[in-house]
Amino acid sequence: MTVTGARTFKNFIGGEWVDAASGETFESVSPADGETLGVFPKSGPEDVDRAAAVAKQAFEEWRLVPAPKRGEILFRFAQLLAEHKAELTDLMTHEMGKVKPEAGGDVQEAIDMSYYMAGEGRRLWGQTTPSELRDKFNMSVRMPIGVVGVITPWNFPIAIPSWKIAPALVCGNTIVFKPATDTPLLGERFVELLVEAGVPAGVVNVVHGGGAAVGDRLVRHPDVPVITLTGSRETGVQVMRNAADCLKHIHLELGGKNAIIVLDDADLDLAADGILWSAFGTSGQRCTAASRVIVQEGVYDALASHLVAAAEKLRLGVGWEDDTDVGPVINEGALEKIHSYTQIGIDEGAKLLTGGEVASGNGLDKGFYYRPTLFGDVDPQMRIAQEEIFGPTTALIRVEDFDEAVRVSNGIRYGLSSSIFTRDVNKAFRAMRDLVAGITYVNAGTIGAEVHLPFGGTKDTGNGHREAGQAALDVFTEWKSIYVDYSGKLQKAQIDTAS
Ligand code: UN1
Repeated sequence: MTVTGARTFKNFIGGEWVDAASGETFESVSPADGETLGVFPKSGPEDVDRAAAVAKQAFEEWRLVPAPKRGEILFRFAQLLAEHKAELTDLMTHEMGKVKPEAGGDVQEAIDMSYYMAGEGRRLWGQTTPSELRDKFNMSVRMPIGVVGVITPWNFPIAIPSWKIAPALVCGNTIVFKPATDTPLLGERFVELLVEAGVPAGVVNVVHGGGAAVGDRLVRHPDVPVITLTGSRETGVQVMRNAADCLKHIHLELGGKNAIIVLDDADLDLAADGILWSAFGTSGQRCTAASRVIVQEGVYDALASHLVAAAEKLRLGVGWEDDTDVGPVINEGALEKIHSYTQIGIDEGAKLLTGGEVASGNGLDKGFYYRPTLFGDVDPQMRIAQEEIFGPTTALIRVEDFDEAVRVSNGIRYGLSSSIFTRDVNKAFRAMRDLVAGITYVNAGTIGAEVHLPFGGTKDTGNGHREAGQAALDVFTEWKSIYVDYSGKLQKAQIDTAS
């Protein structure tokens, strides 16, 4: 363990480490064993204002740094993340709680994204097109926008900041970053490595603190034209509403209620592995997690008993131990919310097949652990099949055929990830066409998106934007169309002329 005990950390504004104006602090506490990992500034609107002013000023120089040079800094950042991967992985098992292989995967996503966006520095393609007129040249270029307010969640504390900050930087924007209050130390380390990679003072600023004081000010700040948020649907709605007066660019990546469909012809062992990984990986705390399993009736009983047996074998524990399968959930509030959904499911008449309780004993009382929970005989309209629980709980729903499975899968307000297990290629292609979601997996679970494809969802999962891949560039740039007339005379476009 390499963390620094209860060291006190600061905000990072204009290249300097500074306390919050109020002098107030909050602690980062491990969900695994209650250890205090650090003390952080509890910032307020004044701190956001300072950071936004510095970032606005830094933008004027940063936007002129050639994009390939900006990319080189990201390349160096990716290398530093790789060099520090073991340390960041270990820290993540403590601060966020996920198990070691998943924590390593989280860091790896950030490495991959940073290399990808480093390369983008030598592309950032626009278009060239012929003109309607003689001796005239037409092209379009991507322009940076300005200061980007980055509000990130705790569940991917290294990966998600990279999805937002790497593309925003390579496009030439500057940043005010508010890491989640549950994982400020990882946010801090992320920025320390960016600075070590060579990001100039003022280009990336960190303001620690809560959504109401820091996030809300960022969202309403007139000098922060772009907000990118990964969070809950409720927060997303609030952000859009509060940013409306400034007509901000808003990128939202919100909830999910993702389903895995298992048809009668599926490879059942493979499907079960995919379900366990997608439902209980990261203790179900991914917006891509499978919190519904839609099973055709011919294999329902066999799959349900297979899943129960396998879920009961999963070992709960601290993420840094090698034999742990499932780590803690993030905090006490999350534990209570998850447990309240167990009662809701029971009250609604669903059948609790396994789990449904807070785990204790063997040191687990020091953290927030919940037993992997499976409900059977779930009606698609029940709350446990409609609402995002964000914990290790999944609902088995029995259906007659493919058409009903797709209807049930689509019958929710969200549209992030989806999956089908089948050996029938025709059904697989119909599912790829008909599942109304930003992501569809065939013969794989609902998690594990790669950084070079668009990431995001339909319906209430967002507002139509995507992050990652080329799509991210659309969030962090504006198009400019440029017309160069080299005829030496006034040529009138959109005027009917004889020539
Ligand atoms: C999230 O939970 O917000 O596809 C993101 C996945 C991960 C990202 C999850 N690469 O599951």
